[in-house]
Amino acid sequence: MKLFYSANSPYARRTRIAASAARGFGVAVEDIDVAPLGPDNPVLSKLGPGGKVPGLELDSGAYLCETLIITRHLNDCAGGRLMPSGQAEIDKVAELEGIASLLMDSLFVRAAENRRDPSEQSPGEIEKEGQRAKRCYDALDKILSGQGTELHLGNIAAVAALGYADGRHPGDEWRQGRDGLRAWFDEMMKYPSVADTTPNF
Ligand SMILES: N[C@@H](CCC(=O)N[C@@H](CS)C(=O)NCC(=O)O)C(=O)O
Repeated sequence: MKLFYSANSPYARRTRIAASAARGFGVAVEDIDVAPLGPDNPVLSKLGPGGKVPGLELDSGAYLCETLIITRHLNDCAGGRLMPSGQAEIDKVAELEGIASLLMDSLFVRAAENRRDPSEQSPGEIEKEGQRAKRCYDALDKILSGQGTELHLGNIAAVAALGYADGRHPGDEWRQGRDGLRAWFDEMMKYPSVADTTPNF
């Protein structure tokens, strides 16, 4: 399989960390950097209509887009070992993964809004997404404080979303008043696949 990514994409980061974990279970997946992104990207434009990273080309020739679909596929290839065992545990990790996905989407939308010319920005949208991010940080703090740092899809999604917040929204100061989440994040950063994929904005 081939995983197409760009180094600063927080979505691609999730799939790269998951791919690295899957390789540990014998899954063959090659990472391919296709930056710079854009409608005329010579690799992505041939693979599918979306033109976004991440993308995963399967040995069958099928081309998967969307982070959640790609990470689920990598988990299948790894025999389910990117998720815990036991339905109750799986459900908890899926709940975490959903919240972290929402957070990443929210941060992404707000970053795009911030990049617009001030005359085109929507202060209401920026405020709404800022509040959503705050609720998600609080939820992650509650869920992850004192928890383990296994490399499962929920933890991977959460560390990538928080890392993206560091890069694009340092003013959120998500660590402030959330010591448990900070300690959890610092532990996660000890994985080479997490540290080595930190975006460099
Ligand atoms: N919903 C997609 C979002 C992926 C996405 O927005 N990727 C961005 C990079 S972070 C991208 O490829 N942008 C290129 C473009 O918009 O042309 C997913 O979950 O994978």
